[in-house]
Amino acid sequence: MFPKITKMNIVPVAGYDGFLLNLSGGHAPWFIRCVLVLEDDSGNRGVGEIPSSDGILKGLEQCRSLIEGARVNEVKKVLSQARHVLSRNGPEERGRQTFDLRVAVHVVTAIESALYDLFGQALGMPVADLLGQFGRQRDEVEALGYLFLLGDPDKTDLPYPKTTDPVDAWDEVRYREAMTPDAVANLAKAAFDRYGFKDFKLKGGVLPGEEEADCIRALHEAFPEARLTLDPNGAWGLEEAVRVLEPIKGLLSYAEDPCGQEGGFSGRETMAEFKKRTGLATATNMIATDYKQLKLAVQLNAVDIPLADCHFWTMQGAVAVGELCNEWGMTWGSHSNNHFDISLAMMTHVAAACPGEITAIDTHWIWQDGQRITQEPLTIRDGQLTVPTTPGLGVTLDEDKLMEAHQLYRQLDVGQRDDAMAMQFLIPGWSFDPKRPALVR
Ligand code: GKR
Ligand code: MG
Repeated sequence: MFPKITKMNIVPVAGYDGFLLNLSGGHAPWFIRCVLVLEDDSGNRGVGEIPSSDGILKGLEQCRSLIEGARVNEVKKVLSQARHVLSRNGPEERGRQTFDLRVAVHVVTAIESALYDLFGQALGMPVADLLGQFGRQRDEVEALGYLFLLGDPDKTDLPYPKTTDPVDAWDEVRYREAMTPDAVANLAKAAFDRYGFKDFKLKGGVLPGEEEADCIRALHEAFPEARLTLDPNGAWGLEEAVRVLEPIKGLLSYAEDPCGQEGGFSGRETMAEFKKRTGLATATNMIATDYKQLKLAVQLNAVDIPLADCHFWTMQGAVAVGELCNEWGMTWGSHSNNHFDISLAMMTHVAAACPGEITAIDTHWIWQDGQRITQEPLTIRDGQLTVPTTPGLGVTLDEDKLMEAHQLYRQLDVGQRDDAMAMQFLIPGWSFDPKRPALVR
């Protein structure tokens, strides 16, 4: 008999963050996440990490009675019951923010991760070996260096972290203003020195498009061999996207959400047109975020690289997208939001189980590195994460750190990500506009 789950603990947590700019505004000095901890009667613990919101915490609570008392091998039964319970809350939309505002799919992923962690421990198998049709496909997963333009924290009275004792160049630059092509290239150099990235992504949707194209030129000059991409989260109109990216298309390996919904056209239609006109490959975490959208995106030939983040596709769902990509001649990749080290492990296992050639996964980890809730977070070396070979997710919770992060969450009393708050210090009265870069007002 497999062990029984005796206890479910929902732990909202917070960590510190820099003034990272994007279409939604500027990151607050903190980010929030939700950790799910399941305990079984053999003494094992399974964990999952997802974004946090009041709706997500409520959704997890709705599933408690399905989970406590279940056996750790009943993963599929529990997950399909959870889907059923959550579907009664009604339909949900991703929304037009840079980040996904749904609830059910995140809740299901937290439960899935914690259950697979326990099931893997009971079987003596790593999660990557259990996922998808084929299990583990690789032992190393490539990650990209995810760069952001950075606001000046000294223009705010908010408690942004400061580096008091830098160990390297990355520590020196990651909490300071970075608004020019040179500053972006410096961020890349510092990140490369610590992590060895071969790919870089710049978050756009902040400055006028041409100025962001100049940042790509500076990155190319600093790293002529690197694969580069720019992601304005669909802020540009189709004409603008073509105008901005056509001159630098030889420097980009793909364009991420260069345009989106506009006039009477869906984001899938404008992206298809963009691809036709520029010949550039496209990636998205905005217009192919579930199976129906993916089907339409494929029919229209709008997307080459669906960024199937397990936090909004589920872990098995993200691997299923990887399997389809492999069959259909597309390339799988993963999106990310700010996250702790449990998510880093979840994304690594998922990427490990996707067959064929995949693209380097997104991770915000470099902005969080140094904060942790497990005893030994995975590390990025030579741009790569080593896939754990120990049973389950291969991470061990650090109770004290988890409680510290929970205390911070309680102290902050923040129920939802809010990127508009910090922007008030740069542009009083600033509000989100999905079709205008954050500093174009
Ligand atoms: O962290 O500011 C951010 C990003 O803009 C994030 O919200 C996006 O979801 O990383 C993301 C993306 O690739 O669109
Ligand atoms: Mg994106």
